[in-house]
Amino acid sequence: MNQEIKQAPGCIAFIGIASGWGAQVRETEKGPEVLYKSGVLSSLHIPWVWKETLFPLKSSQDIHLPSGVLTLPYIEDVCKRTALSVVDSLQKQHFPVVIGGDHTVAVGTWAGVTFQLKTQQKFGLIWIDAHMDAHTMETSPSQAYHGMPLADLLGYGESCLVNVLEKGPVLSPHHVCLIGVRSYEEGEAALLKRLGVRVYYMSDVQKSGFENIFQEALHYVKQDTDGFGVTIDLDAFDPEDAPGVGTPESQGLKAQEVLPTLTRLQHDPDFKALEIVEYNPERDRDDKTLSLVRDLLINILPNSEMMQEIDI
Ligand SMILES: [Mn+2]
Repeated sequence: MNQEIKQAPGCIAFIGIASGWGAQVRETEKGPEVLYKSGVLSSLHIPWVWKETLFPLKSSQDIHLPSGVLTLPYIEDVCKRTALSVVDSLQKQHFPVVIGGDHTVAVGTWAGVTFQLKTQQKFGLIWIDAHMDAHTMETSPSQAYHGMPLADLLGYGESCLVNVLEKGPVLSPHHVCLIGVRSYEEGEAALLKRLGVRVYYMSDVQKSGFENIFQEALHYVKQDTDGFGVTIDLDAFDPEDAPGVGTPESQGLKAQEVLPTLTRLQHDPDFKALEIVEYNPERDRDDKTLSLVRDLLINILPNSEMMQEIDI
């Protein structure tokens, strides 16, 4: 496939975000480059380009910083550049796929998407995660920013993370839902409850099955919105399927059940961007997590029929 076809409208633009500054364990900063260099993306039968890998001004190899406010300038900077890169991809009519790094990058990804599509607070988001990521500095025990991006996107948090490209909030609580939650603290749960954010806990998935829950979630985020996106924190999966993550939690989603269901995203014209975060290659075993990322991409992104359309 030549470069011209690769760059055609509709092609996938991967953007790697090599930052782990939002987490206590920072090895997720290695995720994007390991994925890119592994060659697993060559098994995608669609036009794609690795647009760029964004590195923070300093990596955790350069300086040691405790979690919290000292890491904020690095996070602010990398989120802003992520947002601008996503904007640029959408301007070229590419489909952005953001690869983390820790989950703080969501602040930049979805600010960029809603800015370019002019869909602030009219955009749906499915947030697949073991955690709620809805802390503020006041409620977070760890002070790690990757426990806060959903709150930031809803307008609660540091001003520089709430208002990345335009005055926030980026998302409305009525167009967001979480799936797979099983580890959270009281403060963040109270915020989401107060705002009326829909949460599908892991117990709901076990009771109704992922397929039914996802179907319902999809319907919810498409209602009264102008497009929707999906953010996948790999820790939503059971550590058996995804050992290589920043913050593993037992009793998670089963890849076998999730993957076939996600194919319904493939040709949905309202689906505007994808984010996959928290891949920690240092903790992976037998490349299980790397393979899961590949399988997620194969199942979610348009299949080879789409490539043939573009080739013609
Ligand atoms: Mn997360």
